[in-house]
Amino acid sequence: MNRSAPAIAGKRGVIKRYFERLPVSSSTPIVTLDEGDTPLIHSDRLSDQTGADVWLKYEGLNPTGSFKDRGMTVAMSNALEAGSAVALCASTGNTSASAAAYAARAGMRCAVLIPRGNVALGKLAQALVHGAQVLEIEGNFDRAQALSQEVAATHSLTLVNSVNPDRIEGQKTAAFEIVEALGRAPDIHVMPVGNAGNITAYWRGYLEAQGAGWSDTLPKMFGWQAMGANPIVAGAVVDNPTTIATAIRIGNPASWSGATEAAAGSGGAIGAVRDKEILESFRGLAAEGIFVELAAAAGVAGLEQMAAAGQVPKGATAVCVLTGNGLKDPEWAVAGAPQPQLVEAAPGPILEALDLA
Ligand code: AN7
Repeated sequence: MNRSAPAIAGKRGVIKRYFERLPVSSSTPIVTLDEGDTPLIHSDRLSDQTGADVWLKYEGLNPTGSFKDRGMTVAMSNALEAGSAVALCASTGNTSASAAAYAARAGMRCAVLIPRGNVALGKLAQALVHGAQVLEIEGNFDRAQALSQEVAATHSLTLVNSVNPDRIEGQKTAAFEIVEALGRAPDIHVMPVGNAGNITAYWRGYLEAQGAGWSDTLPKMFGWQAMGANPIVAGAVVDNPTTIATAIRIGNPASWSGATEAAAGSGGAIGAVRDKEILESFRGLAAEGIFVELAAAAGVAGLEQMAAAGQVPKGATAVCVLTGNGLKDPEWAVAGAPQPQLVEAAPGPILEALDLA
Protein backbone atom coordinates (compact mmCIF):
# COMPACT_ATOMS: atom_id res chain seq x y z
CA MET A 1 0.00 0.00 0.00
CA ASN A 2 1.29 3.40 -1.00
CA ARG A 3 -0.39 5.17 1.90
CA SER A 4 1.93 8.03 2.70
CA ALA A 5 4.55 8.33 0.01
CA PRO A 6 6.28 11.71 0.19
CA ALA A 7 5.19 14.53 -2.09
CA ILE A 8 8.02 14.25 -4.56
CA ALA A 9 6.40 15.16 -7.87
CA GLY A 10 8.45 17.78 -9.66
CA LYS A 11 11.42 17.49 -7.31
CA ARG A 12 14.71 16.72 -9.02
CA GLY A 13 17.63 14.91 -7.43
CA VAL A 14 17.47 12.38 -4.60
CA ILE A 15 18.30 14.85 -1.81
CA LYS A 16 15.37 17.11 -2.66
CA ARG A 17 13.07 14.14 -3.20
CA TYR A 18 13.95 12.33 0.01
CA PHE A 19 15.37 15.12 2.17
CA GLU A 20 13.77 13.87 5.40
CA ARG A 21 15.32 10.43 5.04
CA LEU A 22 18.88 11.45 4.24
CA PRO A 23 21.74 12.63 6.48
CA VAL A 24 21.64 16.27 5.35
CA SER A 25 20.32 19.47 6.89
CA SER A 26 18.83 22.69 5.59
CA SER A 27 22.31 24.23 5.66
CA THR A 28 23.86 21.51 3.48
CA PRO A 29 24.85 22.85 0.05
CA ILE A 30 23.23 20.37 -2.33
CA VAL A 31 25.64 19.06 -4.96
CA THR A 32 23.40 17.44 -7.54
CA LEU A 33 23.09 16.54 -11.19
CA ASP A 34 19.39 15.64 -10.84
CA GLU A 35 20.18 11.98 -10.28
CA GLY A 36 17.57 9.32 -9.52
CA ASP A 37 13.99 8.99 -10.75
CA THR A 38 15.13 6.32 -13.20
CA PRO A 39 12.64 4.24 -15.18
CA LEU A 40 11.25 0.91 -14.05
CA ILE A 41 10.82 -0.85 -17.39
CA HIS A 42 8.65 -3.93 -17.82
CA SER A 43 10.33 -6.85 -19.58
CA ASP A 44 7.85 -8.97 -21.52
CA ARG A 45 10.72 -11.20 -22.61
CA LEU A 46 11.98 -12.00 -19.11
CA SER A 47 8.43 -12.28 -17.79
CA ASP A 48 7.62 -14.90 -20.43
CA GLN A 49 10.88 -16.70 -19.76
CA THR A 50 10.64 -16.80 -15.97
CA GLY A 51 6.89 -16.88 -15.33
CA ALA A 52 7.31 -13.88 -13.04
CA ASP A 53 6.33 -10.27 -13.69
CA VAL A 54 9.78 -8.83 -14.34
CA TRP A 55 10.67 -5.13 -14.05
CA LEU A 56 14.04 -3.58 -14.84
CA LYS A 57 15.26 -0.63 -12.76
CA TYR A 58 17.46 1.08 -15.33
CA GLU A 59 20.09 2.84 -13.26
CA GLY A 60 22.22 3.37 -16.34
CA LEU A 61 20.10 6.47 -16.96
CA ASN A 62 21.58 8.36 -14.03
CA PRO A 63 23.66 11.45 -14.94
CA THR A 64 26.99 9.63 -15.08
CA GLY A 65 25.45 6.37 -16.28
CA SER A 66 25.38 4.34 -13.08
CA PHE A 67 23.65 4.01 -9.71
CA LYS A 68 26.67 5.55 -7.97
CA ASP A 69 25.26 9.06 -8.48
CA ARG A 70 22.57 8.50 -5.83
CA GLY A 71 25.16 8.06 -3.12
CA MET A 72 27.62 10.53 -4.56
CA THR A 73 25.22 13.48 -4.30
CA VAL A 74 24.92 12.87 -0.54
CA ALA A 75 28.62 12.17 0.04
CA MET A 76 29.78 15.17 -1.98
CA SER A 77 27.22 17.56 -0.47
CA ASN A 78 28.38 16.67 3.02
CA ALA A 79 32.03 16.84 1.99
CA LEU A 80 31.46 20.36 0.67
CA GLU A 81 29.62 21.42 3.82
CA ALA A 82 32.47 20.04 5.93
CA GLY A 83 34.94 22.10 3.93
CA SER A 84 36.82 19.10 2.62
CA ALA A 85 39.47 20.00 0.06
CA VAL A 86 39.87 16.63 -1.66
CA ALA A 87 37.55 13.73 -2.43
CA LEU A 88 39.27 10.37 -2.85
CA CYS A 89 38.03 6.98 -3.97
CA ALA A 90 39.25 3.63 -5.17
CA SER A 91 37.19 2.29 -8.02
CA THR A 92 36.55 -0.31 -10.67
CA GLY A 93 35.37 2.66 -12.74
CA ASN A 94 31.86 3.83 -12.00
CA THR A 95 32.55 5.28 -8.57
CA SER A 96 35.45 7.25 -10.03
CA ALA A 97 33.29 8.54 -12.90
CA SER A 98 30.61 9.67 -10.48
CA ALA A 99 33.05 11.12 -7.94
CA ALA A 100 34.81 13.09 -10.67
CA ALA A 101 31.55 14.58 -11.97
CA TYR A 102 30.14 15.49 -8.57
CA ALA A 103 33.48 16.91 -7.39
CA ALA A 104 33.58 19.06 -10.51
CA ARG A 105 30.06 20.20 -9.68
CA ALA A 106 31.16 21.03 -6.12
CA GLY A 107 34.34 22.75 -7.24
CA MET A 108 36.34 20.25 -5.22
CA ARG A 109 39.54 18.42 -6.02
CA CYS A 110 39.07 14.74 -6.79
CA ALA A 111 41.56 11.89 -6.90
CA VAL A 112 40.75 8.36 -7.98
CA LEU A 113 42.80 5.22 -7.50
CA ILE A 114 42.12 2.55 -10.10
CA PRO A 115 43.47 -0.87 -11.11
CA ARG A 116 45.53 -0.33 -14.26
CA GLY A 117 44.10 -2.10 -17.30
CA ASN A 118 40.84 -3.13 -15.65
CA VAL A 119 38.63 -0.07 -15.97
CA ALA A 120 36.36 0.30 -19.01
CA LEU A 121 37.46 3.12 -21.31
CA GLY A 122 34.24 5.12 -21.01
CA LYS A 123 34.59 5.28 -17.23
CA LEU A 124 38.22 6.33 -17.45
CA ALA A 125 37.19 9.00 -19.96
CA GLN A 126 34.62 10.34 -17.50
CA ALA A 127 37.12 10.65 -14.65
CA LEU A 128 39.59 12.40 -16.95
CA VAL A 129 37.16 14.77 -18.63
CA HIS A 130 35.79 15.99 -15.30
CA GLY A 131 39.30 16.81 -14.19
CA ALA A 132 39.95 14.19 -11.54
CA GLN A 133 43.51 13.20 -10.86
CA VAL A 134 43.63 9.59 -12.00
CA LEU A 135 46.16 7.38 -10.26
CA GLU A 136 46.61 3.87 -11.62
CA ILE A 137 48.17 1.09 -9.60
CA GLU A 138 49.67 -2.17 -10.72
CA GLY A 139 47.29 -4.11 -8.56
CA ASN A 140 43.62 -4.93 -8.32
CA PHE A 141 40.67 -2.98 -6.92
CA ASP A 142 40.99 -4.59 -3.49
CA ARG A 143 44.53 -3.27 -3.17
CA ALA A 144 43.40 0.18 -4.34
CA GLN A 145 40.59 0.14 -1.79
CA ALA A 146 42.94 -0.80 1.06
CA LEU A 147 45.38 1.92 0.01
CA SER A 148 42.74 4.62 -0.20
CA GLN A 149 41.51 3.74 3.28
CA GLU A 150 45.07 3.83 4.59
CA VAL A 151 45.67 7.27 3.11
CA ALA A 152 42.30 8.61 4.30
CA ALA A 153 42.91 7.40 7.85
CA THR A 154 45.85 9.71 8.35
CA HIS A 155 45.11 12.67 6.09
CA SER A 156 42.28 15.11 5.86
CA LEU A 157 40.49 14.14 2.71
CA THR A 158 37.04 12.70 2.23
CA LEU A 159 36.78 9.09 1.20
CA VAL A 160 33.78 8.77 -1.11
CA ASN A 161 33.83 4.99 -1.44
CA SER A 162 30.82 3.17 -0.03
CA VAL A 163 32.59 2.81 3.33
CA ASN A 164 31.40 6.41 3.56
CA PRO A 165 27.92 5.90 5.08
CA ASP A 166 26.48 8.77 3.00
CA ARG A 167 26.90 6.64 -0.10
CA ILE A 168 24.71 3.82 1.22
CA GLU A 169 22.15 6.33 2.46
CA GLY A 170 21.82 7.94 -0.95
CA GLN A 171 21.67 4.64 -2.78
CA LYS A 172 18.77 3.37 -0.67
CA THR A 173 16.53 5.87 -2.49
CA ALA A 174 16.32 3.51 -5.46
CA ALA A 175 14.31 1.11 -3.30
CA PHE A 176 11.93 3.97 -2.42
CA GLU A 177 11.37 4.64 -6.11
CA ILE A 178 10.63 0.99 -6.82
CA VAL A 179 8.08 0.87 -4.00
CA GLU A 180 6.47 4.05 -5.32
CA ALA A 181 6.29 2.70 -8.85
CA LEU A 182 4.84 -0.69 -7.90
CA GLY A 183 2.76 0.55 -4.96
CA ARG A 184 4.60 -1.94 -2.76
CA ALA A 185 7.90 -3.82 -2.59
CA PRO A 186 8.44 -6.56 -5.18
CA ASP A 187 8.41 -10.21 -4.11
CA ILE A 188 11.90 -10.76 -5.46
CA HIS A 189 14.71 -8.24 -5.82
CA VAL A 190 17.70 -9.22 -7.95
CA MET A 191 20.98 -7.35 -8.52
CA PRO A 192 24.71 -7.66 -9.16
CA VAL A 193 27.10 -7.61 -6.19
CA GLY A 194 30.66 -6.34 -6.21
CA ASN A 195 31.74 -4.32 -3.19
CA ALA A 196 28.26 -5.04 -1.78
CA GLY A 197 27.34 -1.46 -0.92
CA ASN A 198 24.36 -1.37 -3.23
CA ILE A 199 22.63 -4.50 -1.94
CA THR A 200 23.18 -3.15 1.58
CA ALA A 201 21.55 0.10 0.49
CA TYR A 202 18.54 -1.49 -1.21
CA TRP A 203 17.80 -3.66 1.82
CA ARG A 204 17.95 -0.62 4.07
CA GLY A 205 15.66 1.24 1.66
CA TYR A 206 13.08 -1.53 1.61
CA LEU A 207 13.15 -1.81 5.41
CA GLU A 208 12.62 1.94 5.70
CA ALA A 209 9.83 1.89 3.14
CA GLN A 210 8.09 -0.78 5.16
CA GLY A 211 8.66 1.15 8.38
CA ALA A 212 7.13 4.24 6.78
CA GLY A 213 4.05 2.29 5.73
CA TRP A 214 4.71 2.56 1.99
CA SER A 215 4.83 -1.22 1.64
CA ASP A 216 3.44 -3.93 3.87
CA THR A 217 5.90 -6.45 2.50
CA LEU A 218 9.63 -6.88 1.99
CA PRO A 219 11.30 -8.54 -1.01
CA LYS A 220 13.56 -11.56 -0.91
CA MET A 221 17.00 -10.18 -1.86
CA PHE A 222 19.14 -12.07 -4.37
CA GLY A 223 22.63 -10.74 -5.06
CA TRP A 224 24.83 -12.11 -7.84
CA GLN A 225 28.59 -12.13 -7.99
CA ALA A 226 30.64 -13.20 -10.99
CA MET A 227 31.94 -16.77 -10.65
CA GLY A 228 35.64 -15.82 -10.61
CA ALA A 229 35.01 -13.00 -8.14
CA ASN A 230 32.65 -14.62 -5.66
CA PRO A 231 34.10 -14.21 -2.16
CA ILE A 232 30.72 -14.03 -0.42
CA VAL A 233 29.51 -17.24 -2.04
CA ALA A 234 32.83 -18.95 -1.31
CA GLY A 235 32.95 -17.60 2.23
CA ALA A 236 36.54 -16.46 1.76
CA VAL A 237 38.45 -13.53 0.29
CA VAL A 238 39.40 -14.13 -3.35
CA ASP A 239 43.00 -12.94 -3.78
CA ASN A 240 43.01 -12.69 -7.56
CA PRO A 241 39.44 -12.10 -8.70
CA THR A 242 38.75 -12.58 -12.41
CA THR A 243 35.71 -11.84 -14.55
CA ILE A 244 34.98 -10.03 -17.80
CA ALA A 245 32.61 -7.83 -15.77
CA THR A 246 35.37 -5.53 -14.51
CA ALA A 247 32.96 -3.40 -12.43
CA ILE A 248 32.44 -6.33 -10.05
CA ARG A 249 35.95 -7.77 -10.20
CA ILE A 250 36.25 -7.55 -6.42
CA GLY A 251 37.66 -10.18 -4.05
CA ASN A 252 37.16 -8.56 -0.65
CA PRO A 253 33.95 -6.50 -0.56
CA ALA A 254 33.78 -3.64 1.93
CA SER A 255 30.09 -4.24 2.72
CA TRP A 256 30.37 -8.04 2.93
CA SER A 257 28.25 -8.27 6.08
CA GLY A 258 25.62 -5.95 4.61
CA ALA A 259 25.16 -8.39 1.74
CA THR A 260 24.88 -11.46 3.94
CA GLU A 261 22.43 -9.65 6.23
CA ALA A 262 20.26 -8.62 3.28
CA ALA A 263 20.20 -12.17 1.94
CA ALA A 264 19.68 -13.91 5.28
CA GLY A 265 17.29 -11.29 6.68
CA SER A 266 15.03 -11.43 3.64
CA GLY A 267 15.09 -15.15 2.90
CA GLY A 268 17.14 -14.58 -0.25
CA ALA A 269 20.68 -15.57 -1.18
CA ILE A 270 23.98 -14.53 -2.69
CA GLY A 271 24.90 -16.60 -5.73
CA ALA A 272 27.35 -16.61 -8.61
CA VAL A 273 26.98 -16.53 -12.38
CA ARG A 274 29.50 -17.49 -15.04
CA ASP A 275 30.97 -14.93 -17.43
CA LYS A 276 29.27 -16.81 -20.26
CA GLU A 277 25.89 -16.37 -18.58
CA ILE A 278 26.57 -12.67 -18.00
CA LEU A 279 27.31 -12.25 -21.72
CA GLU A 280 24.15 -14.10 -22.70
CA SER A 281 22.00 -11.94 -20.44
CA PHE A 282 23.77 -8.83 -21.73
CA ARG A 283 22.87 -9.82 -25.30
CA GLY A 284 19.31 -10.73 -24.33
CA LEU A 285 18.78 -7.28 -22.82
CA ALA A 286 20.32 -5.66 -25.90
CA ALA A 287 17.92 -7.66 -28.08
CA GLU A 288 15.00 -6.03 -26.26
CA GLY A 289 16.48 -2.55 -26.62
CA ILE A 290 18.34 -2.15 -23.34
CA PHE A 291 22.09 -1.55 -23.44
CA VAL A 292 23.84 -2.26 -20.15
CA GLU A 293 27.40 -2.86 -19.13
CA LEU A 294 28.38 -6.46 -18.38
CA ALA A 295 28.24 -6.18 -14.59
CA ALA A 296 24.72 -4.85 -14.85
CA ALA A 297 23.66 -8.04 -16.64
CA ALA A 298 24.86 -10.24 -13.77
CA GLY A 299 21.62 -9.79 -11.84
CA VAL A 300 19.52 -10.75 -14.85
CA ALA A 301 21.77 -13.77 -15.41
CA GLY A 302 21.06 -14.69 -11.80
CA LEU A 303 17.30 -14.39 -12.28
CA GLU A 304 17.53 -16.56 -15.38
CA GLN A 305 19.54 -19.14 -13.43
CA MET A 306 16.91 -19.14 -10.67
CA ALA A 307 14.11 -19.56 -13.19
CA ALA A 308 15.89 -22.48 -14.85
CA ALA A 309 16.22 -24.12 -11.43
CA GLY A 310 12.49 -23.62 -10.74
CA GLN A 311 13.21 -21.11 -7.97
CA VAL A 312 11.03 -18.27 -9.28
CA PRO A 313 7.40 -18.59 -8.16
CA LYS A 314 4.88 -18.13 -11.00
CA GLY A 315 3.33 -14.69 -10.98
CA ALA A 316 5.83 -13.25 -8.50
CA THR A 317 6.80 -9.63 -9.00
CA ALA A 318 10.54 -9.44 -9.63
CA VAL A 319 12.73 -6.35 -9.95
CA CYS A 320 16.19 -6.56 -11.53
CA VAL A 321 18.54 -3.64 -11.08
CA LEU A 322 20.49 -2.70 -14.21
CA THR A 323 23.32 -0.86 -12.51
CA GLY A 324 25.26 0.68 -15.39
CA ASN A 325 24.96 1.93 -18.98
CA GLY A 326 26.35 -0.08 -21.88
CA LEU A 327 27.93 2.98 -23.47
CA LYS A 328 30.63 2.90 -20.82
CA ASP A 329 32.13 -0.23 -22.28
CA PRO A 330 31.23 -0.80 -25.94
CA GLU A 331 34.13 -3.21 -26.49
CA TRP A 332 32.19 -6.37 -25.61
CA ALA A 333 29.16 -5.22 -27.52
CA VAL A 334 31.13 -4.69 -30.71
CA ALA A 335 33.12 -7.90 -30.29
CA GLY A 336 30.05 -10.12 -30.20
CA ALA A 337 27.95 -8.38 -32.84
CA PRO A 338 27.88 -8.59 -36.65
CA GLN A 339 30.34 -6.11 -38.18
CA PRO A 340 29.13 -3.13 -40.21
CA GLN A 341 28.84 -3.77 -43.95
CA LEU A 342 30.51 -1.36 -46.37
CA VAL A 343 28.15 -0.54 -49.24
CA GLU A 344 28.56 1.53 -52.35
CA ALA A 345 26.89 4.94 -51.90
CA ALA A 346 23.96 4.30 -54.24
CA PRO A 347 20.36 3.06 -53.78
CA GLY A 348 20.87 -0.19 -55.69
CA PRO A 349 23.62 -1.65 -53.50
CA ILE A 350 21.82 -0.51 -50.35
CA LEU A 351 18.61 -2.31 -51.36
CA GLU A 352 20.65 -5.34 -52.36
CA ALA A 353 22.36 -5.43 -48.95
CA LEU A 354 18.91 -5.25 -47.34
CA ASP A 355 17.63 -8.10 -49.50
CA LEU A 356 15.02 -5.72 -50.91
CA ALA A 357 16.35 -5.45 -54.46
C1 AN7 B 1 27.78 -1.33 -12.99
O1 AN7 B 1 32.85 1.69 -9.25
O2 AN7 B 1 32.70 -0.94 -7.09
O3 AN7 B 1 28.10 -4.20 -4.92
O4 AN7 B 1 34.29 1.08 -7.78
O5 AN7 B 1 29.86 -0.39 -11.33
O6 AN7 B 1 27.68 -1.76 -4.58
O7 AN7 B 1 29.90 -2.56 -5.36
C2 AN7 B 1 31.30 -0.56 -8.94
C3 AN7 B 1 30.38 -1.53 -8.68
C4 AN7 B 1 27.41 -3.32 -9.95
C5 AN7 B 1 28.50 -3.49 -7.79
N1 AN7 B 1 27.24 -2.82 -11.17
O8 AN7 B 1 27.92 -2.66 -6.82
C6 AN7 B 1 33.22 0.92 -8.39
C7 AN7 B 1 32.40 -0.27 -8.06
C8 AN7 B 1 28.04 -1.85 -11.64
C9 AN7 B 1 29.08 -1.35 -10.83
C10 AN7 B 1 28.42 -2.88 -9.12
C11 AN7 B 1 29.29 -1.91 -9.56
P1 AN7 B 1 28.42 -2.80 -5.32
